[in-house]
Amino acid sequence: MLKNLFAAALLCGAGVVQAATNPLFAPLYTADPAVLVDGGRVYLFTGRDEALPEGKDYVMHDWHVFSSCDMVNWKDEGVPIKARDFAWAKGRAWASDIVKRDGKYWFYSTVEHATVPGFAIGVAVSDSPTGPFVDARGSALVTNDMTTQTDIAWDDIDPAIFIDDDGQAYLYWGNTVMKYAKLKANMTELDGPITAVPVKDFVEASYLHKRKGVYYLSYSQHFPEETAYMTGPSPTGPWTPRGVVMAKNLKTKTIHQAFFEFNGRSYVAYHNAELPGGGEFRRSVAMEEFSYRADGTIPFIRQTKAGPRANPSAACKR
Ligand code: FUB
Repeated sequence: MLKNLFAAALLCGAGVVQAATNPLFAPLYTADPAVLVDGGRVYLFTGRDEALPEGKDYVMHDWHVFSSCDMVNWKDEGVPIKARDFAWAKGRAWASDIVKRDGKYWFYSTVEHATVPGFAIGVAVSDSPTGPFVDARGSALVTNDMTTQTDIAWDDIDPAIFIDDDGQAYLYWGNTVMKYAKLKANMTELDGPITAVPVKDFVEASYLHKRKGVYYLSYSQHFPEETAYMTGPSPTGPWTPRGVVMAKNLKTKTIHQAFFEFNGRSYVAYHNAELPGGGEFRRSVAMEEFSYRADGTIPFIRQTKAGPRANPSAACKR
């Protein structure tokens, strides 16, 4: 019932707030969650799956942003940027990530390059977490010809951006081979070499977060994918494998996680394909709350229909 109300609200246009349970955001199909917490509000960026039910590949033209003050009521904030807003891109709005620095919002995203064969990573900037975002370079930050570890055209996807407490920004990304590079403080240029990270069974969706001085590098492994992670004492390791924390999906082979803290509680966002009509290329973002164990490790997290309980943020500004 609540889900139907939410669907009706979204059909009526952006900006409507409605309560929802997992998976989120019907009637849209969404994928590849990225999260920013800002001003006491959580902003959830997703790709949008527009493939028809019989589709045989991803159809993804733009990203969507939703926000919430309590993890239950979500506001549709619309489309902050489209793949073709990068003038050098052919399209294909695959996975993204979002970070705030010095009052500006930086959006890193996978797109297909129009002239350099293969996928690439772009960076866009905005004064608002809900956009509009504009290309911050006028060219790709990473192109397929800058990495040589594999021959595939899709090994430079899934950017994950992390800024450490000392201000140093790191970009992790990759498919088949995980890679990272430091970023300059301007957030638009690599600062030093691209380094490959040897990770057994790695597929994609690397994601770096930090909690109580421990760095957590999570990712998708195997195909169909399950979510695994490693921990380390620095943003570049050395990494200790910690195992699987979410099992593979039944209706799509991808899962793409993002870990975050909001209003004192811990969450993971991911996607499955559990909305009616869902499938391999018609996925849906969902979320779970979890608690770290006393030793700081992440427990195995089960997907639920209920999703997170209400967590109203008194700091929520809008
Ligand atoms: O959504 C397109 C691709 O599928 C993403 O870039 C990967 O992480 C996987 O979810």
